Amino acid sequence: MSFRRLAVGAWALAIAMPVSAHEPGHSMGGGKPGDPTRITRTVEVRATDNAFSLKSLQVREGETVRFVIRNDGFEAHEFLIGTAHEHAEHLAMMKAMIERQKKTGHAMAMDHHDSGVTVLPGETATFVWTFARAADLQFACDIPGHYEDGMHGAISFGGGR
Ligand SMILES: [Cu+2]
Repeated sequence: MSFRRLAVGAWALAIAMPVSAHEPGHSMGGGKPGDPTRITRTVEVRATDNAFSLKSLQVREGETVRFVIRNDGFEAHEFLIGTAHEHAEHLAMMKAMIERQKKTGHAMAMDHHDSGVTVLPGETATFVWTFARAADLQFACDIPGHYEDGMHGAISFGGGR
């Protein structure tokens, strides 16, 4: 049995937990959830197993972007915004969560975050983000194995305002 298969099983269990069991949301860098009335651009991203159609992204400081993430794969995927360091920490936490679950047999509360979405196979999810300048900002899927397979890209800041 592959690790990936186990990881996905754990993920499916985890997302079945009631909302009340969720851990508090992480705050990652690079901005904050955006005001839907201030959207200036829509970015569509297609997720497959395991890649994003979007390879990199350039934004302006303060820009509010609506992301539309469509999952055309057979596995759940995340699309999260954070610094490279935050993604590394988040990935380590998710791995620990899955290990714990394999040992105890109990489903863990889903990891919840404000800086992106989890998209189930065949579904589309949207979120709105207002960017603030941060070094080493990335969009990524932190499900174990996916980041390593290349599900991440750089977000750079350009243009004036
Ligand atoms: Cu993924």
